[in-house]
Amino acid sequence: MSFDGRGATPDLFADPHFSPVGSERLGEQAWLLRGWAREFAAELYASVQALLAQAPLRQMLTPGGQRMAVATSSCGALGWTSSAAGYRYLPRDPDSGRPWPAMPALLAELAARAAQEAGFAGFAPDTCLINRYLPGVRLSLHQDRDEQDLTQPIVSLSLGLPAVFLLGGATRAERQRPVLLEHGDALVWGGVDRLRFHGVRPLKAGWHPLLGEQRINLTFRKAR
Ligand SMILES: [Mn+2]
Repeated sequence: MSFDGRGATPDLFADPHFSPVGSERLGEQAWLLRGWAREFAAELYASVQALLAQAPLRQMLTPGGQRMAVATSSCGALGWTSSAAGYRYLPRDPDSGRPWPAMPALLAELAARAAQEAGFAGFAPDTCLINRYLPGVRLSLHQDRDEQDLTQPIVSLSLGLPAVFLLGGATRAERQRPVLLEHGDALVWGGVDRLRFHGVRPLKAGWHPLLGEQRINLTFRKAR
């Protein structure tokens, strides 16, 4: 299938190749959908590169003044930002002053379909955070609580080098389960699992045929 990202919403399920390899339940309302976006990965990555040409990756400052190891950008009506002022969703890229690039239909559609598959019908993300991990980069344990409506799930799509996602519990102290996220995998969590602590282990060095020495993670949320 080819999808140019400019026209109508793609009809994913009309594509005979669209068949997730398998799904695994990680929690009451948390699912790993293996291979969910694999057939679309090249188109997704081309979309991401076009987005990053408009709103380049940057390493934001944490509220505590540290430079984040993960490089980020966003698309959609809102973009996630971190600065001395705290974590905020903003309608404009603070680096350029321009609105964040629109969310391509392919991205929104893949996220909505993944959410639906995991039991969250009607998910309409207004933001997609683009995270880039280079070898050695990790994401420390945290909760996602910058969004207004915590009944809405989180959908993550992985591209490039594999990473070990750590799915914790309701408290920081609870043991974390390691979950391998590979190129094309989708992870969806929401409902009773929405505020589970999570993080990412330091990325192992490697070379991915499409993305090279990096992992890109797309995280879709309804921020407002
Ligand atoms: Mn998070």
